[in-house]
Amino acid sequence: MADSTSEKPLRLMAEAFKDLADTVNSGSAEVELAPFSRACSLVSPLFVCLGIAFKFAEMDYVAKVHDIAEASKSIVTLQAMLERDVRDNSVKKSGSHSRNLLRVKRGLDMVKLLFEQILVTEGDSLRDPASKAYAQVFAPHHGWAIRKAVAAGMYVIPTKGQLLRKLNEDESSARIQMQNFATACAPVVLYIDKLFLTRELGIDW
Ligand code: 1PZ
Repeated sequence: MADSTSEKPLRLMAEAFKDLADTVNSGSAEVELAPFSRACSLVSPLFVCLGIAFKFAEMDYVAKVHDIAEASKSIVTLQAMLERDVRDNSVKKSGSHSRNLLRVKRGLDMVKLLFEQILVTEGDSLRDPASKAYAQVFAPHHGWAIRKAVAAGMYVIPTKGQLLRKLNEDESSARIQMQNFATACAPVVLYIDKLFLTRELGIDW
């Protein structure tokens, strides 16, 4: 039996990111890997709701979040994780914690943009909101084959009504949680960008 909170994935996401945003906005504490990876894992139910077309995205995202969760056993903060990869000269290496963090950050940014687009788009189709978010966040970093597969997947994503039903939300409750998530996610994404940019590692790779 699912408990009452696990039936509300959007609220859980929004609350977890609000906590991270509070840490970032306090300016006095560093973001720790454990709560960060826990918050990121709460995004996964969205993929299930989006259906089989996004199985590949889900597997990639879940594996990368899992890698960061594993790292939390020996490293406390995001900052320390990056510094370790800098020291080992492995920031951009395939499968490195830092590289995975940059990919997960894009996933969060994608969800944020998707929600923002849903909030300003009329009608029941998610194709435009999802396409716009993907075009902005991931398309510049994905090769032709993945871009084509995603474009094809856009034709089989559920409608907004179907998505909200699976997420156990109605239109007005979903709007609140999507807005809350987008608001909380913004400073977290900026914080991660800054971790890379202040070390001159770039974020466009
Ligand atoms: C209605 C919403 C539609 C959502 C569309 C989401 C499209 C994302 C499709 C991504 C396919 C990912 C395939 C794997 C790509 C990997 O090559 C790269 C690079 O990984 P590396 O070489 O460093 O191991 N991985 C990524 O770019 C991360 C992909 C994460 C996808 C998260 C998407 C989150 C969107 C959720 C939307 C609800």
